[in-house]
Amino acid sequence: MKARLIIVGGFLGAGKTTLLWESLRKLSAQGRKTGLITNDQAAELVDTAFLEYANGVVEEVNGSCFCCNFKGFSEAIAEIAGKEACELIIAEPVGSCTDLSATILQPLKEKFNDSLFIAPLTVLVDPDRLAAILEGGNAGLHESAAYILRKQLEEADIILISKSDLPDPDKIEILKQKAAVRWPLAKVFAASSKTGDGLDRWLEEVLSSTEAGTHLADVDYDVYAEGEAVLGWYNGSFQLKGKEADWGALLNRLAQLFAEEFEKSEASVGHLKMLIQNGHQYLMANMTGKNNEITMKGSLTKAEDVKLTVNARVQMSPEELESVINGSMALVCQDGISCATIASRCLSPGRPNPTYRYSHIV
Ligand SMILES: Nc1nc2c(ncn2[C@@H]2O[C@H](COP(=O)(O)OP(=O)(O)OP(=O)(O)O)[C@@H](O)[C@H]2O)c(=O)[nH]1
Ligand SMILES: [Mg+2]
Repeated sequence: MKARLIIVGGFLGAGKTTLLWESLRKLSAQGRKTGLITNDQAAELVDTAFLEYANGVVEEVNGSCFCCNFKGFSEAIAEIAGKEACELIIAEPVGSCTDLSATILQPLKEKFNDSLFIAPLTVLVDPDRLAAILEGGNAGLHESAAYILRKQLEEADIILISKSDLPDPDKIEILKQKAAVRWPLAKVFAASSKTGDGLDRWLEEVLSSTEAGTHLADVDYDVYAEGEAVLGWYNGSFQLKGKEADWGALLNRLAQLFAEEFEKSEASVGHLKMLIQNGHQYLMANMTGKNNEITMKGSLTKAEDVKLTVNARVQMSPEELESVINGSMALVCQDGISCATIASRCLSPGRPNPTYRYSHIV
């Protein structure tokens, strides 16, 4: 059986993982066996742990992005398509990655033509960030990070405006029209993973088309590298214990403490996510750049012992970020709550060094 690979890129916080979750839910309900691939610079990824609750097959490629670890990505595809016999694979690259058409789509088309249908490259974009970019702004990002966002849009086969439930419908229509004019090589759709609007239309397209990697973006790797390096990257996990602990309140307080610290340092937030797990139950908190607004989902009944995973991508040095996280953890882990670090990694991504970089369309 020839499996279909659907790659969903887009900047940090655009809504990729939520889209993967909803797509998996829809496709599983139709009886279509679907596997997911997540990706990060380091282990202890909230997205992977969260997506495992969707009861699908999830593979994680960590330590490097798909483009710099094409072998790891290929092995994950083989595992899902071969061993797990999935007919569909949806992969989420790191949100600060671009040049995927040259480094992923073209080599895939050349090397996996016999075993995979490659769907068009979808780039998800938050409507507010898209509006800012269309007006010539930087969407609250460092200039070089905004460059990455623009290059993602430039190389997309499909631009999918996410979170279409947030602005009013007229605004979404205008954004669609403006995006189609600005990036004429892409098909433009809009969808909401929250309400489900537009998801079927997008799925119909990626489940039928193989017009993948139809064009390349001209990416300056010096600017790209700077855009990635301005972000501090933190992945860590902790074992928390507390007899009468209210984990929802703890998560909320932790998120508030982080938000205060980031605001004090005027550090733009790419994404902050935290997941508290106890067996089959979870609580997740998300904060994206927009006003550092915090959203929570999931539920957790009384549990004495939980695992907390924290992922943050914030415009500050890794050392500062680690100190904010450790300081805030110390503040919430008082009054009968004990905390042991399981793992932690803080870094600033190195210069992208892709395994392949094609200068022609396959
Ligand atoms: N209102 C609304 N919020 C959404 C929608 N999709 C995602 N979100 C929220 O946007 C935030 C980021 O969502 P994610 O799915 O984690 O985004 P991502 O692109 O995977 O982020 P990274 O993995 O950090 O690059 C979360 O708070 C989501 O709940 C949507 O359709 N509507
Ligand atoms: Mg994600």
